[in-house]
Amino acid sequence: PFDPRAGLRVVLPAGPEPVPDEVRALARRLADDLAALAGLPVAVSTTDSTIGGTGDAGGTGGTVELRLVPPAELGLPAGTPLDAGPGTADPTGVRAAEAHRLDVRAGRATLSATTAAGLRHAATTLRQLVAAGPAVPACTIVDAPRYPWRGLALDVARHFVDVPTVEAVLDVMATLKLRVLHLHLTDDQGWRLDVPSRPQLTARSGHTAVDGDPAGFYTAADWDRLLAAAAARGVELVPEIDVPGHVNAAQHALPELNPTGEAAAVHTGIEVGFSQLHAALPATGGFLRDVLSDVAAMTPGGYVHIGGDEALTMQPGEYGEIVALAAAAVRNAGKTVVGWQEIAKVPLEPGTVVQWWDEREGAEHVAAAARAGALVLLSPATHAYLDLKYHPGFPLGLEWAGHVELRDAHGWEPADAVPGLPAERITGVEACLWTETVRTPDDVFLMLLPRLAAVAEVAWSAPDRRGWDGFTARVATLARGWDAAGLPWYRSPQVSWH
Ligand code: TNX
Repeated sequence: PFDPRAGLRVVLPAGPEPVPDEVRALARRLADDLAALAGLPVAVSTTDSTIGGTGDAGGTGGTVELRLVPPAELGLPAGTPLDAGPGTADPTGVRAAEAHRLDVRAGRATLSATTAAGLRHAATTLRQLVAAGPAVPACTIVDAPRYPWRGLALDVARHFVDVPTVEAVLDVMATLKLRVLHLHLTDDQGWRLDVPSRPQLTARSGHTAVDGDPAGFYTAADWDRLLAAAAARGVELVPEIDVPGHVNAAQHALPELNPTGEAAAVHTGIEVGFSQLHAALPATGGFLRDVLSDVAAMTPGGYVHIGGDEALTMQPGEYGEIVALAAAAVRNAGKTVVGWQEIAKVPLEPGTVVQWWDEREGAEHVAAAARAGALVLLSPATHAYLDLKYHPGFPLGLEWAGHVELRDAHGWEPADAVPGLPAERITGVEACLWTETVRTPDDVFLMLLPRLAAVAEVAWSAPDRRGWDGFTARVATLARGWDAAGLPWYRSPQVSWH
C-alpha cells in the first residue's frame, strides 16, 4: 500500500515543456488536501518540480506524481469508444480529455492524463482513496467517461441560490466528476442574472420568488465569481434564459413585452405554462437579441440554453417563430443552442442539444430531431428529477412524476430512455433540481444527496461497469465526506450507511 502518513511530496514532471498553470494549481490543491487528510503539516517547496508536501520527506516518504502523457500511454482498453469531433455526440472531444490513469504502489502514486481535466479526475480519485484509507492499496485505475455531458440543472429562479451555496454545489459536483452546471436563471417568479442591456430585469424581478420568499440575483461580479469557481473545478457553466414561456418575471420588469403595455403582476405561485412572449410585439425581437447576446458574451463555455418548455398558451407557429429568433441570437454569438424537448417540434440546426424531460409525450419528435442532427441530453423526470420527493412522506419536493428514491436515480439505462432514439445521438445525462419547494441551502443538499451520486454514475459508467451493490457500498463512503463537509443528506433506507 501507499501510505501518505509516511510523508509525501507532490511533483510535476521536469521535462522540456512548461507545466501548464492549471496543472500547477491542481497539484498544489492536491498537495494541501492530501496533507490535511494524512494529518501532515502542509509545506510548499520552493523548488520548481516539487510544489507541495512536507518538503523533507526524503527517502522515507511517498511521492505523488502528475504526468501529462500522449493518449496511448494511458493504456485504455482496446475498443474503448472515444469517438469525437463535429457531428458526433462528443463534438469537442471531452471524453478523451477526461480519460486518466492512476497507478498506486508503495511509495508512489502516479497520475497520468492527456489534459488537466483528466489529471483533475485522477486527483479526485486519489483523494477519495486516501480519505477512505488512509493507506491506499496498490492498484491501477484506467478510466474515461461514457458521456461528455454529465450535468446538474439548478433552478435559481423559483428560489434564489446564493453564490456560496452554488460554490458548495460545485465542490460536490467535482467529487462526482460532473462537468456541466446548467443554471436556470429566469422563470415566472424571478430573474437572476444582471444583463447590461436590460438592467430593469434584475432591478424589478431580482428580489421576487415563490411564496414571496427572500431572493436575490447575480451581479456581473457574482457571475465572474461563479465562472471562476466552476473553472477551478473543471465545470462548464451553461446559462438558461427560458423563452418563450416561463417569462412572467421579464414581463413584470419590461411592460413592453405585454400586449397591454402594462407590467405583469409578480407571480409567487408555482403553476406553470401561463406566460408567453408575443411574436407580434415590436419589443420582443430586441429583447431576445440583446439579452441572449449579453448572456452569450458573459459565457466562456460553448452553450446557451433557451428553455422552450411548457409554452402552453401558444400556437405552434408563434412558438416556432420565437424559438427561431432565440436560437439565431445564440448562434450569432457563436454558441451552440440547448433547449428543452419541446423545441424538437421546430426545425433545428445540426448539433443543437435537445434536453429530454417529459416521458409522457414527445419521444417521436426528439428521435426525429436526433436523426436530423440534434444531440440529446437525458433528464427523464422519473429518474433524474431530484426535485421530486424520495417518498410520499418526504417534507420537500413535488410528486407530478411520482417519487424518486435512490434506486430510481441509479437504476436506468440512458440508451433505453427515449423510444426510437439512436444511442449514438445521446450526448449525456443531467440531473435537475427545480426549487419550487426548495428554499434553503440545507434543502438543496437534502434533495441532491445522495441522488446526485446515482445520476453521476449513470452518466459516467458503462452499463456493465455499474451495479446497485457496488454503488451502495461506494455511496456510503461518499457520505462520510458529506458529513465532514457539514452537508445534510437523505439517509435512504435502501443503503446500509456506516
Ligand atoms: C417541469 S422540466 C418544468 C419546470 C418545473 C418542473 C417541476 C421543465 C422543462 N419544466 O418548470 O419546475 O417540471 O418538476
